[in-house]
Amino acid sequence: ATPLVENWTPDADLLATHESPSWWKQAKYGIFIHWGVYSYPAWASPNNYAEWYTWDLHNPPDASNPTWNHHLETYGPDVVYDDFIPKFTASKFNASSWVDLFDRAGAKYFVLVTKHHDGFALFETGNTTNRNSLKLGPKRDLVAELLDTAKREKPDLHRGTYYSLPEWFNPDYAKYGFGPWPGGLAHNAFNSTEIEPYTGYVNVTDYIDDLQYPHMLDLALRYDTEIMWCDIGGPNRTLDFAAQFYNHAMASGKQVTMNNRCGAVPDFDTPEYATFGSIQPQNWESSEGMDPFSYGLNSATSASQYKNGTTIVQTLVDIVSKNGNFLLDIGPTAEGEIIEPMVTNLLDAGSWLAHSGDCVYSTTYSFQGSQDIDPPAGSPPARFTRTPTTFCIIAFARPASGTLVIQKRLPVLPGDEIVFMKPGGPSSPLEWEMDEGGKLTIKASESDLNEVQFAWA
Ligand code: FUL
Repeated sequence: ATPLVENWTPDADLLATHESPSWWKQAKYGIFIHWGVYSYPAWASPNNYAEWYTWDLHNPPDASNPTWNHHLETYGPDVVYDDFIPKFTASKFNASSWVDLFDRAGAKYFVLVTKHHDGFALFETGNTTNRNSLKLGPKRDLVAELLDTAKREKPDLHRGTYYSLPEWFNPDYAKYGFGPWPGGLAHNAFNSTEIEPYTGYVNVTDYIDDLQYPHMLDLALRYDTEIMWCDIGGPNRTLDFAAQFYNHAMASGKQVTMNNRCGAVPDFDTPEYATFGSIQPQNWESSEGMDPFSYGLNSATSASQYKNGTTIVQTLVDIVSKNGNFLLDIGPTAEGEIIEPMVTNLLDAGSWLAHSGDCVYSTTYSFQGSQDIDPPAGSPPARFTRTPTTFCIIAFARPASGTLVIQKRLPVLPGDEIVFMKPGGPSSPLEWEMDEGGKLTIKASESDLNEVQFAWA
């Protein structure tokens, strides 16, 4: 646990002692939201992120590039990325209905993208840039709307903010540019002599001191975020930031956390479209889109490819059984709607969590090593979690003939009670037996099992 610190200072050794708070460890399940100008074109070729639209459009600027072809066919050569800013209207965005959905989905926190690599901020950015949703596009403070509404209407739902440290095409980033983050204005993909506008740009002396650092402080101190979810790392003032973030949290009697992409002093790891195959003792959170390979909405994906109730529940349980959190991403439309198939899938998983969530929230991992047990013939694979008083077995298919066999010796003792988690409350005690080799056989009623889908706890 984090030691008692009376005053955080920008000292790397001290800040490294900070850890993710227990609320974050217990929450297990969050919703990630990639929403911005890229939600309007909402397109990517297979295995590309739709929120990378403007990057993909420019790389390379020729007919070998599917995004370049798509753009040319759909919008013609005269439309540049910033022409999409007015199309990002948020006209149907209703913060109350979003937080209500997250709550019914069983999520315990959310992380909103407040500025992606395209540099378009969804919050008030003072005199650092006018490239934001108050001056352009929606003309609204979308970060304030979502975070303030959550705080007011769902006080138990924790609030997080994603923030991209670099910006692809901000000329002031150019002097820090490295790798794929060159800074400097983009050339029109169809006319290499023409420079594209960077709408709302304000020239600042130093990108880090005058833009990135003030933005991060604003998200922490003014917007009161509880999770600073940085992206990309690179040049930063993260030590200064973290000291202020943690002191502010302490002064307001709450606990906050920061991921491992801020360039320093991480609280948790963030595997992306990947999870670990075995228990990881450090804090970690795996993120991926409901889309098979995009965080931003991608109209090239059909709804049948989305993660459904089964996939969401089983991915969550698998991650939790290995000591991780699951940050499931959705991409709303440019108008601010969460499309129906995404809503259905979220609510399906939420309906399972409503009766079996005690085997997920506030649990901890159980067995070291892979938990993908080699199921005995006829029994489904399962995962294990535990609380101080309860051991959970979560089967990933309905046990045939109502019988679940677990080969691995579990901590079950004579006289222990085993119940089945179902709507309306746990079943009455089940019949079970363990043989001398530790093989456990549990018998549940067919009618109880029929009441549940996605996973059987
Ligand atoms: C990555 C970004 O480049 C992706 O677009 C996405 O935001 C993901 C969560 O992080 O680094």
